[in-house]
Amino acid sequence: MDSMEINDDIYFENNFTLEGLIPRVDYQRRKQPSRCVTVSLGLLCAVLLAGNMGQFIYYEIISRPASTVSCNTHGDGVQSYDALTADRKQLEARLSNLTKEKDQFQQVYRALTIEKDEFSNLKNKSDHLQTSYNTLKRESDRLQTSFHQLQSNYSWLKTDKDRLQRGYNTLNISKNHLQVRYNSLWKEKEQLQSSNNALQREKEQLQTNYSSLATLRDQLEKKILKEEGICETGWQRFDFSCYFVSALKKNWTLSRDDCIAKGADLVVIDSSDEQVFVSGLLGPGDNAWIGLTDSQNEGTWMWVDGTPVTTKYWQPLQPNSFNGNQDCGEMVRKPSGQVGEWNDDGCFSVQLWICEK
Ligand SMILES: [Ca+2]
Ligand SMILES: [Ca+2]
Ligand SMILES: [Ca+2]
Repeated sequence: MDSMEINDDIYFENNFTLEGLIPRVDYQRRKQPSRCVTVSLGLLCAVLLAGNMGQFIYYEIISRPASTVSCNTHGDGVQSYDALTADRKQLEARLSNLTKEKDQFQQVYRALTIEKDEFSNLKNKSDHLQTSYNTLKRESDRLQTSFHQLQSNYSWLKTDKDRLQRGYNTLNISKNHLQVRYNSLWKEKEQLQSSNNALQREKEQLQTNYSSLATLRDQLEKKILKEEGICETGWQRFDFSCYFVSALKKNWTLSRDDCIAKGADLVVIDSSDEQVFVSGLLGPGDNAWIGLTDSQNEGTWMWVDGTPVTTKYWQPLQPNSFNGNQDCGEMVRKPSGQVGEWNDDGCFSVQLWICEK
């Protein structure tokens, strides 16, 4: 049994009656001496009261008729009166004693009633305390469990913290090594950058030299070819140039792109002999794009190689920029087969073209 529990094994099974003054006590157990004494006193009082009441009944019912018979038998009225008087006084004295005893029993009864009430109050308080104790015990157990859990978590966290600390220290050492390595690599990178810049400048210089040499080579090759009078298949030679007449028809821009792809450009005519030659590349009445345009500045005609137009072979009343939308030049051979002339046409027109290189 827990130290906080109270022994409440003795139950009073109610009630005390004024007539009998006999409490009905149920002794289920006798573990509490004070309760046993109280119940014993109550029983003793009840026994004494019953004895006194029996004595009173004996004297009042049994003894009185005998005295009366005796009086009538002997005929001595004075003696009977005295005897009756004495009996009466004796009975009054006994009645007085019985009354006193009854009062004493009532006092005992009230004391027992008060004690019973106190016991009930104590029992209620005990039950309440027991309930509180059980609640506190459960709370204590819960807190104890929580404490163990927290203690376990703390241990786990501490272990993890130590592990992380070791990892941090290792990483910090690695970081320092990497920082040193980074600084070294940074210096090396700056040196390489400096070397790269120098090499880049040297490369650009070599590129420039190469371009100059390539240009010079191309010029020499072109000069050699011209001097040798050799043109590729499909090209026709005139003076120091080779000429190509397309079989397809395209607009001015695409026509020029084709010439450039062939290592040439639209033809640039800068002499009357060349004008005659180029015109002769076309059939009577044919026309073809040449390297003339005023798309950069309306009215200012330029050759595709950037040179201004000095020798002009425009048709009469041309260039007229018809409808304000003619910015590209074409060679138009006369239907009679005579030397052709130039006309400005819409660059979007689709027709033959002549390349020169
Ligand atoms: Ca030319
Ligand atoms: Ca124009
Ligand atoms: Ca025109």
